[in-house]
Amino acid sequence: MTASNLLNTVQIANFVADGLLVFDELVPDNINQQVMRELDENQIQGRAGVAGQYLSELWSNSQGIGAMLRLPAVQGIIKSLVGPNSLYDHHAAHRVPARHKEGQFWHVDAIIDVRTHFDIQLFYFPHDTPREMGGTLFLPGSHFRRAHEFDISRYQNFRGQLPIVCKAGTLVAGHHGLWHCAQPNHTDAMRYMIKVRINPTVRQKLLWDTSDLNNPEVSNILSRNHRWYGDDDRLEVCNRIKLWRFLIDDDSFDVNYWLTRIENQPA
Ligand SMILES: O=C(O)CCC(=O)C(=O)O
Ligand SMILES: [Fe+2]
Repeated sequence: MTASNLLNTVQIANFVADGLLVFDELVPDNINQQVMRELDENQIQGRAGVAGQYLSELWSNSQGIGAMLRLPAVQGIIKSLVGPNSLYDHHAAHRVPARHKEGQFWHVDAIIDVRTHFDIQLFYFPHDTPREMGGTLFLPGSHFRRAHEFDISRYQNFRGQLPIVCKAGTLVAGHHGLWHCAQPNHTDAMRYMIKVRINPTVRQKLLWDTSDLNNPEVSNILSRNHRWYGDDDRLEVCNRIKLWRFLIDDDSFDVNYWLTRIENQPA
């Protein structure tokens, strides 16, 4: 893999601020078509392997889901966020029938922890997904609110929620804490989507292409206000500074003196 397949610092900062990155039309159409065939032929449903197994050991003969995961661009995303030798956690292969009027409730997948280390979830959309077909609905900036499973299901709509309306081959890489829900499929066609959760095996530290590490945009990105959390925006910025310090391995990093001020505790 060449360095150019790795994400850059600005992308990682956006991941830290929003909890997700969207890669439009990343996967070529022959792989998209093959993935849908594999889904139709019931080859991807169920567990692909044992949780905690190397991801690279799975789907090695697949020209669909396997080929998607082996794409250099996808490998670059995985390596930038969770590093080499990453592990398969679980996956979910969705076929939502035509005219399926129910969506999912807002939820977070399998959160039982408050660690700084994070897993990623790839959400892969193998065909064009207009709004009425139900691209997953995400809440940018929700990943530090470690809600448990469907504890958030009474919410309906948020200011700033992001429905994935996309072209075929689009991939979303999300932090494991990100709030999301499936949407109804109001079209006459089957809707397909595959999610894969991936764990790191290395300390998540400067894993991306760091040639733009000191980009001055980083502070602005980490200060983004998603609005839905009302006046809590400063608390969210503090959460992001902590994750950024962890990722760049520098506990002196700050934005606007937010953490430095509260860490000033003269003896
Ligand atoms: O089908 C979707 O859009 C989301 C499904 C989901 O929540 C999941 O796979 O974790
Ligand atoms: Fe989910």
